[in-house]
Amino acid sequence: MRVYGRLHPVPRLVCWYGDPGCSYRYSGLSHDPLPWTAPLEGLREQLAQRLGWSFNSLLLNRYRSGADRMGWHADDEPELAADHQIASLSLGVMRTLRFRPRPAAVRGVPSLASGHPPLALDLADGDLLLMEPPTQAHWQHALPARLRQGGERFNLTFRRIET
Ligand SMILES: O=C(O)CCC(=O)C(=O)O
Repeated sequence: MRVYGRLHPVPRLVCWYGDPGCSYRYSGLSHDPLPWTAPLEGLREQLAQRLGWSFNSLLLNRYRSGADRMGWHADDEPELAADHQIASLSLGVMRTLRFRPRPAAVRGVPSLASGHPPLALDLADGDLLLMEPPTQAHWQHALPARLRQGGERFNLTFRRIET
């Protein structure tokens, strides 16, 4: 992936699933969607029924050990529907997801979270985190490394791409 113009290996494994046409570009990488598998399609349908939101894509992250991680970012790429929920399902070992207010105004909108202390959520096996709009406009999140921790974790974020 590209960070400030330099190429780095992605510190986790990543897969992108979605309806045809739901391509996603972030960190300088372009992802064309893999077709839904039956279990993933089943999860998507359950979420749509329970939450009343319809998701057309899914980012699947695999953290092979505590060394795998995700840096600070917001899920605010132009192709993501900004007025749509993101549903994040955690499986495997517990890891801590951290939130902090966005450092600067985004698209002319000042961060409503400015001055708020950072937050930490311990996400355990089976936890479902819902990020409602406009979370991404005001907060960043990250999953830091936990070097002494072994064990794998999978995170599935169901999203809506504007097509
Ligand atoms: O693994 C997690 O819980 C966070 C994933 C994440 O930040 C993302 O997919 O944008």
